[in-house]
Amino acid sequence: MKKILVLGSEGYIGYALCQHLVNKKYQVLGIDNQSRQKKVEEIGSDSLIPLEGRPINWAFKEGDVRDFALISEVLKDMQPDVIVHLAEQPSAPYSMIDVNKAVETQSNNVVGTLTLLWAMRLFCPSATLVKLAAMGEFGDWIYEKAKIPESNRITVFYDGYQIEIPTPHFSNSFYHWSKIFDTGNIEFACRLWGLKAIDIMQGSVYGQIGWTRFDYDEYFGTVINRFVTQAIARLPLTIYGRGGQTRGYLPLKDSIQCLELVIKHLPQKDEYIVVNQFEGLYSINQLANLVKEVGDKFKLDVQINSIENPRVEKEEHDYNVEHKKLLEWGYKPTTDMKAELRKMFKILLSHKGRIRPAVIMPKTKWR
Ligand code: USQ
Repeated sequence: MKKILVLGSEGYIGYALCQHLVNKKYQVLGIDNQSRQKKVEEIGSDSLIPLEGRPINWAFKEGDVRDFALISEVLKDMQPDVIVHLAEQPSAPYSMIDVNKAVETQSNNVVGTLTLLWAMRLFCPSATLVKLAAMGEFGDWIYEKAKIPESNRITVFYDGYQIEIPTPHFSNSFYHWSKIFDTGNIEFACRLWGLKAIDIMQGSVYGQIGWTRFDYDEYFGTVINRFVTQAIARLPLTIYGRGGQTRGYLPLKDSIQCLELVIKHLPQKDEYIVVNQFEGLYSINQLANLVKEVGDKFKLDVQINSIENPRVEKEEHDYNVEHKKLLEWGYKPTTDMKAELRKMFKILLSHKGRIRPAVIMPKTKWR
C-alpha cells in the first residue's frame, strides 16, 4: 500500500484525510505544528466540535514544514510515495488583517512550499507532491472573459500571433497571492528538477466528518459552515454585499474522495498537473436560501441579512470552470446539498452551547 505523508494533518481537511487513508490501509505519517488551533484561539474562537480527547490513529510528528532539517529527515527515512501538502494558513480574511498577518501568511505558505520542494529534490525526488491550491488564484478579472482552465497553459491571440502562455493568475487577497506564488514555484521545480506534482485548485469546502474540527468565525469559517452556525445561533445569515458572488463548493467528504482519487492517479516523471476540485457552482444568495430552507425544517426561523461587504470582490458575475479530470478519474459528486446540510444541522445543534456569537460578524475590512 502507498506511503502517504500528510503535512497539516491536524487541520480541517488534514485530520479527515488521515482518518480516511488509515481506514483504507494506507501507511500514513502526519506532521503538524498546531498553528490552526493557535490562530483560532488567538482570534477568540474555538472549534465547534470539541477537540479534547480526539484520537490520532496514525503516526504523528509535531513540526513545521519550514523546518528544512526535520522535513529532510522525514523524507529520507520514510521515502513516501505521496506528500499531501495542506500545511498552509488557509484564510483569505486572516491574511488581510494587518501587515503581520499578511507577512505571516505569505512566509508560512511560500517558504513552507519552497522548503518542501528543495527537500523533495534532494531526498525524495520520486515522490509526488499533492498540493492544495485554490480556484480563487484566478481572481475575479477572469469571470466575464473566460472559463477557469484546468491547465497551467492557455492559448491566446496577441498582436496577430497565436501563443501559448502560462495561465494568468490575478487574485484578490494576500492569501490567494501566496497560493499563486506556490503554484509558480511548484511548476518551475517540476520543469527544472523533474519532480511530479498535482496542484489542486479547490473550491470552498463545507461540512463535518467525525472528529474533524469545525470553525465558523469570520476568518476560519468558510461561508456555508458559517451560515449553518449562524442559523443554529438564531443570528441572521451574513450575506456580504449583493450575494451574487459565485464560487465552486464541495462537501468535506467529496474533498477527501477527490484527494484519494488524485493519489490513485499519480503523474509520470516531470509532470505538473492542474486539477479543478469542486462539486457545483453556487451564488451566496442560493447558499443562504438553501441553508434557510433546511434550517427552517429544524424550526429555526432562519433570517437572511445582507451586510456591507468587508471584502473587495465582484458581487454579480458569471462563473465558468473547466471540470473534467476528477470526473474522468471517477469522482462521484454529492449533488444533494440539502442532505449534507441536514446532517450538519443534526450534528452541530448538539454543540449549540459552544457557539461564541462575538466572533461571527466580520471586523476586517479589505480596503
Ligand atoms: N461570504 C459571505 N458571507 C460570509 C462569509 C463569506 O457572503 O459570512 C462570501 C465571501 O464574500 C465570498 C464567498 O462567500 O464571496 C466565499 O467565501 P469563503 O470564506 O467561503 O471562501 P474563501 O475566502 O474564498 O476561501 C475558502 C477557504 C480557502 C480556499 C478557498 C477556495 O477558506 O482556504 O482556498 O475557499 S476558493 O474560494 O476557490 O479560492
